[in-house]
Amino acid sequence: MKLPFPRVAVIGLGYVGLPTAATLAARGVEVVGVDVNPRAVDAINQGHAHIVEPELDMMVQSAVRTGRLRAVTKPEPADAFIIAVPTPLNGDHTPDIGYIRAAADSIAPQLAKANLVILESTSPVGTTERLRDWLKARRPDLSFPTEKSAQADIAVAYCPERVLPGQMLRELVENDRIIGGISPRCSERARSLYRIFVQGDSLITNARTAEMVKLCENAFRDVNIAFANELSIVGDRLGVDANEVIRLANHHPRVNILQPGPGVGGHCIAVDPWFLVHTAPQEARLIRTAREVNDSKPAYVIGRIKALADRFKNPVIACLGLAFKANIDDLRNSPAMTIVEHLAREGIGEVLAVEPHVDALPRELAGVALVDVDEAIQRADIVVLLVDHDAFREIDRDRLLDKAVIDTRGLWRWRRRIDAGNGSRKTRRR
Ligand code: SAJ
Repeated sequence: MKLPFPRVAVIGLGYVGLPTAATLAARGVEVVGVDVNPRAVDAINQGHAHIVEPELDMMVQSAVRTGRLRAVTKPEPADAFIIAVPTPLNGDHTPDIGYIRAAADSIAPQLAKANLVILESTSPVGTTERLRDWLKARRPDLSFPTEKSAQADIAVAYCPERVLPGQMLRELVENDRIIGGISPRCSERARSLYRIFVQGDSLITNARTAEMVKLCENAFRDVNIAFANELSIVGDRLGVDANEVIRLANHHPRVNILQPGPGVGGHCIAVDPWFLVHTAPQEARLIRTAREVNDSKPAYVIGRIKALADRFKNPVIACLGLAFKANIDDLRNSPAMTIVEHLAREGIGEVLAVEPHVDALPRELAGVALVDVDEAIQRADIVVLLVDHDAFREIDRDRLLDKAVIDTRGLWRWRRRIDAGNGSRKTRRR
């Protein structure tokens, strides 16, 4: 098969860029991966993924071995450029699109007629047009698209990534793709690139709509989780188990409430809704409130732990889970980390941490002991479940009977109800 884009440069080899680069290479494209971090570039050129994602290491190894993937620190000429750089939040919740600007500056000198430039980074509405303007300012010799232009030397489109960490390689291929060209022709060009590896549908729209679709998906999830988190707080107040309420309410054919937890972490859901709030501060009231509800949940959980700890003289507090969500090893932006760090800093009891997905604790948790789940439960007066890792699902509830327990995820109560639903006569108390 003749490839429409035989040579593709992927700018930013992080959680999105590297899987995309390896997937394209596996389809026969010559991929030049570009990253400013020389250590990441070296690791990739030696055939190793510098990030943890199931099967990624193997794919990178084979892409490098076949010569189809090569990492460099500066862009080289290509037929298409995919920008997948971070768009972090500033301290005041405003978006920082500086890495996109830097990417634009670095690829501009390499651009040639008929090139396609795609932005995949989650971005505030209007960023793709700004990207076009930055490129245009640096390359007055080339023509760039406008919404109505039929022809331009360079095509520019916004095509957001939507993959879930932990299942990226599968979702990259299977998920439907939103394609937002600056002009319809740009969309067509971008679609022909994604056809190389995407099996899902390619849904065409304009760049601004595609930018907002991405933001609204994560804001939708954030608002739904905030609703669940608020229910859990209301339930505590009323002495009702909110997890049971949610489980039963979700039997209604048109209700689908997500799960409460100790807060919302990660690099997307806790960040992206702010991009909408930033660009429409007066209008995005619910979205802002949801962020505030979720951001305040770790402090609420800390309050509950402190109230329990006050009942003991020198309580041993076992905290189960540090990652930002279940079954991954990523501790960054994790509400569980915030909670454990706070307990340790304030000297609230002796804190034991259990995180089966890591071998050592990060520096922030100096003074906290990393132990296995058996030791933690055996020694603890208070057991706090912070992450719903599969490894914690099987803990024998009888071992918790004489402990004070805070289950922020509702993991163990579910099991008890399932036991009862299966006709078991054992009713296990918390
Ligand atoms: N969480 C809850 N309750 C739930 C679900 C999640 O408290 O019912 C918490 C998790 O524990 C975690 C946080 O929310 O702390 C975020 O986890 P997540 O699994 O909801 O999402 P991410 O951040 O790993 O990935 C999301 C996904 N977006 C959506 O599902 C709409 C993914 O598809 C996106 O590609 C990704 O953001 C991204 O890169 O934007």
